[in-house]
Amino acid sequence: PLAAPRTVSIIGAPQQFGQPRGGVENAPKLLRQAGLAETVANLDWRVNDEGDVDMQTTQDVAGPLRHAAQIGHGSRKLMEACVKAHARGNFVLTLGGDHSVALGTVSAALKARPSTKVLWVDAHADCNSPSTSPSGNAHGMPLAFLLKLVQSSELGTASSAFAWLDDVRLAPQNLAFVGLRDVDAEERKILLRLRERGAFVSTMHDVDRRGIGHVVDTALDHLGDDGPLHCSFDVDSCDPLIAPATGTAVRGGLTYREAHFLCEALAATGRLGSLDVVEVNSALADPVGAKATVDLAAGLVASALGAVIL
Ligand code: 5AB
Ligand code: MN
Ligand code: MN
Ligand code: MN
Repeated sequence: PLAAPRTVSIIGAPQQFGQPRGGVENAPKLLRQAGLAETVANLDWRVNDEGDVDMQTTQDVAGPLRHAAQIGHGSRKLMEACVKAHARGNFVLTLGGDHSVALGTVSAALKARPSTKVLWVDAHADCNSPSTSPSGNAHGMPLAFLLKLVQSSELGTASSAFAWLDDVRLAPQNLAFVGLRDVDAEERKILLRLRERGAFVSTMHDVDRRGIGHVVDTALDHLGDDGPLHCSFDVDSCDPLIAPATGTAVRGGLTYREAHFLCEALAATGRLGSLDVVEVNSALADPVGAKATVDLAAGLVASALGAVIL
């Protein structure tokens, strides 16, 4: 296993262009205000808050991927910030923003440590290409880019904004899904192909049948016992009863303990090197629900960083 990194780099990624609902860009600020840095510092980590990456840079170009240039250029900046933090040997904690931020975070983890394995915790599969996406929203596409399922012809004039991704490739056998329950018809076909090519694909049905312990153990077994782990945690993996403040809520998600168990199990591997927490949007719930969602996200980070491992 990796020597456990002792410093956490916190990187804010207030990206909102990957989806249409305002508010998701405020999550890094709200998570900081909830005391995330203090919580982590109390767990025997040094904390290096790197501030926010500026996601508001370029002009839009029209095409099947909405805000393609913003997404491409913003993600590259986030990738560079994450690569720097990895290079210092730090644990890289990225606070989204919408889930398009995984373009930057996962590519950085792969560039820094090519043997990285990815655990995708989400109600959704996020593997649409611009041509299969029912919405054109980039937060439903990051895995398609990372798995090299997107043709540059699908991006038209925006393809140059994604050229920096050319040398990034996530192999399907290095990817595991947990929490799936809302998959588009085209995505279902993509998932079945990914499974044939070696991805671990599980749904909430598997959590119901086998329990979270079995699902997480099987996912981690599948990813093998070498290389660092990156977890991309979409809060909509959790049930809307505990995480109502998110843009694409789907009933029937992970319970409070199932979500924490997953994060604790990651901590227990000693191999978690980077974590994204994405899709918290406090504008989409009442104040009580918004606070519950922010506090849940902060608590899950603490669990992933070893709060409950004795
Ligand atoms: B999220 C949908 N599949 O592509 C699409 O929240 C939803 O990052 C994507 O998981 C949800 O627009 C993206 C219908
Ligand atoms: Mn997602
Ligand atoms: Mn989702
Ligand atoms: Mn969402």
